[in-house]
Amino acid sequence: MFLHMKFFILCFLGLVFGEVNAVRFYKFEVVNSAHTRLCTKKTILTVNGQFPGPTVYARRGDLVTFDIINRSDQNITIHWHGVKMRRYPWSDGTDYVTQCPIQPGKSFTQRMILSDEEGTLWWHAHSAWSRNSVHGAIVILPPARETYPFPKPHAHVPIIIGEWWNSMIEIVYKGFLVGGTDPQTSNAFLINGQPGDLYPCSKQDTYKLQVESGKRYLIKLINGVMDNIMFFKIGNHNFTVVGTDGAYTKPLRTDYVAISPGQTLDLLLEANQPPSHYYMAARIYATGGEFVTIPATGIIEYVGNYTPPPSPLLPSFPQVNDSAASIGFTDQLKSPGSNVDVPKKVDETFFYTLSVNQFPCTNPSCSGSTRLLASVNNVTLILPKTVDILTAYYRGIRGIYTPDFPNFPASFFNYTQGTPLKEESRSEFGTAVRILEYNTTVEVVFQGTNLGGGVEHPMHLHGYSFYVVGSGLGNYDRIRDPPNYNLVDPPLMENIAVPMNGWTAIRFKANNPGVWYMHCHFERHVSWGMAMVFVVKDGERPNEKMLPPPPDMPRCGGEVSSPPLVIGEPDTTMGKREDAE
Ligand SMILES: *[C@@H]1O[C@H](CO)[C@@H](O)[C@H](O)[C@H]1NC(C)=O
Ligand SMILES: *[C@@H]1O[C@H](CO)[C@@H](O)[C@H](O)[C@H]1NC(C)=O
Ligand SMILES: *[C@@H]1O[C@H](CO)[C@@H](O)[C@H](O)[C@H]1NC(C)=O
Ligand SMILES: *[C@@H]1O[C@H](CO)[C@@H](O)[C@H](O)[C@H]1NC(C)=O
Ligand SMILES: *[C@@H]1O[C@H](CO)[C@@H](O)[C@H](O)[C@H]1NC(C)=O
Ligand SMILES: *[C@@H]1O[C@H](CO)[C@@H](O)[C@H](O)[C@H]1NC(C)=O
Ligand SMILES: CC(=O)N[C@H]1CO[C@H](CO)[C@@H](O)[C@@H]1O
Ligand SMILES: [Cu+2]
Repeated sequence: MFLHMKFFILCFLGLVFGEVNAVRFYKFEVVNSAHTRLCTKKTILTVNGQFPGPTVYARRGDLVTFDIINRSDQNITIHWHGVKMRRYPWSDGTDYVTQCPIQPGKSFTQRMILSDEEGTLWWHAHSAWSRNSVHGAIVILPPARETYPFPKPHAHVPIIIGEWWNSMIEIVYKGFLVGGTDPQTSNAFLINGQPGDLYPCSKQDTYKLQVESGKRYLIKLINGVMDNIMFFKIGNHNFTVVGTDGAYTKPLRTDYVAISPGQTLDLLLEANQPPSHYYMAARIYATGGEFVTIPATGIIEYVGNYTPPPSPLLPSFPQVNDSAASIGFTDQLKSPGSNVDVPKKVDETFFYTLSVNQFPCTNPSCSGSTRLLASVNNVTLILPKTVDILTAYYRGIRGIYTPDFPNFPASFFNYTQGTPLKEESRSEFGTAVRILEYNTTVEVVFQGTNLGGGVEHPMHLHGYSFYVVGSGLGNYDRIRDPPNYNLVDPPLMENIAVPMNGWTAIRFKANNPGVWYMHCHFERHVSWGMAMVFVVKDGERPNEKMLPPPPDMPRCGGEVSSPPLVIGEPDTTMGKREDAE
């Protein structure tokens, strides 16, 4: 009976989703489980009790079904980071953008619809700050009869750079929401869940990768940390970058990488050094604030008979604040071919300023006299609470969002001027979306601002990959800069770090109907409202339209009859909103 049911579901999925290579099933139970790092034991939210969570294996074009069962005491959503989810935003897993959260005791069957993605992506929670421990790798292999555009690797090795707080992340998050400043810093960075030799109480559990001389390993590097770009190196070994964000790149020989939160990199490593033990290590890149500078380490152990050194040699890293090293790496990423299908003509050009804003704060819970929020084009996103934006759009529920997200900032100012403009740095609140006609070609220029002090912003778009056609320091100049765009071999990404007090231009074709979140992947910034939403309308043909929602979409509870959100209403979860009015 049960088998029949599964067979029926397979046929049904095959019909609805069209041609798929294979259908795979995973069961994800979201549970609290106890884990100890740095001699501190605490309960963390996990999938199936694992930290990091299970690796998902699939081939390009597969349909992967997940039974998500929430056996925890927290609301949860799971997002398939970098998967375009063609025509099916219902499983994108962004709370209050594409779904209501899966509440404790509830479950939701999500479908990860792979299309052209190949390489490395990852899945993570999108609700509150649960993604700190609720995450795992997605390894997407070529279809069975196809090969790699590089020598076949002997093994795939997911390496997730993560982060550990000795305090419960829920408490760190609550403190951050009311405090109005940067969150409490983490206590350690991690490689595959372990801090490594250089941290106290950690040596015996250090992650180890055994390699055989003469073989090739494909390292699937994922930055799962909350708020920082990271440098990554391997002792004594150079390697070749062959992919990023689920797409291949021109092979790039290097001895280090910089990787943004959310980003992935595929690194081809040849075990061609004298048999020994070597470190792989991840260290923070940061230009200000407090942070842990101790690298997280793992050990590459050659198999064979030899006497390893008492301790491997730590590779030398760029300076913690070496922006040139961070930008310099990212700028070298290119698409493998030339004349890629980057839109040459654009229908819509948007200019989006990215700012950290300051509001006065008199509330005693604030750490200072001001509190921080963040914005895109001076709009701080307030998510609805009674229904998600996708459902509101699909069912025509009014009053949930406004279709007036600005194409340009309301006023032009020297975005990157040296002295932060403290007096002028308030933003306004809104649940504004930008509606796009199907097939529109879009250019977005992100402009980092120095309001409240400049910092990088790793911007992430759901539902699409985009071409990164240009970037630079200072203010974008619409006369000077476009002629220098790379329209020949720009990298295809879904996550790009906009340089500190600089700009980045991306292009994509809006041919995936749905409701798609775009946000900074620094958790503190997205929690402060540095996010917006694109609504891409259906095209004309059946295969250009959104698929219908599944029957088990999580509900917020009585959403349709609940009162609509009034834009600008005080939002208690943001702490100090009242003071801002
Ligand atoms: C790695 O590359 C650097 C330059 O980028 C070079 O100086 C070094 O010798 C190379 N190391 C190995 C082991 O090939
Ligand atoms: C990086 O930090 C060092 C030491 O604090 C400082 O001397 C240097 O000027 C900084 N470099 C940059 C590029 O900010
Ligand atoms: C903007 O500010 C930067 C940094 O302070 C300065 O170098 C530049 O000249 C200013 N641009 C304009 C147009 O005032
Ligand atoms: C942003 O909006 C706030 C509130 O309306 C306003 O005070 C501020 O001047 C605006 N800032 C910019 C740069 O447009
Ligand atoms: C969208 O673009 C595709 C490919 O260029 C084209 O085949 C299709 O007709 C277009 N659809 C619409 C509604 O414009
Ligand atoms: C969990 O989600 C429900 C539905 O949106 C909401 O009513 C409730 O307040 C949420 N709980 C927490 C702790 O955020
Ligand atoms: C159905 C189910 O798994 N419910 C669980 C939800 O989470 C709470 C708190 O962890 C558990 O007590 C329930 O058993
Ligand atoms: Cu940011």
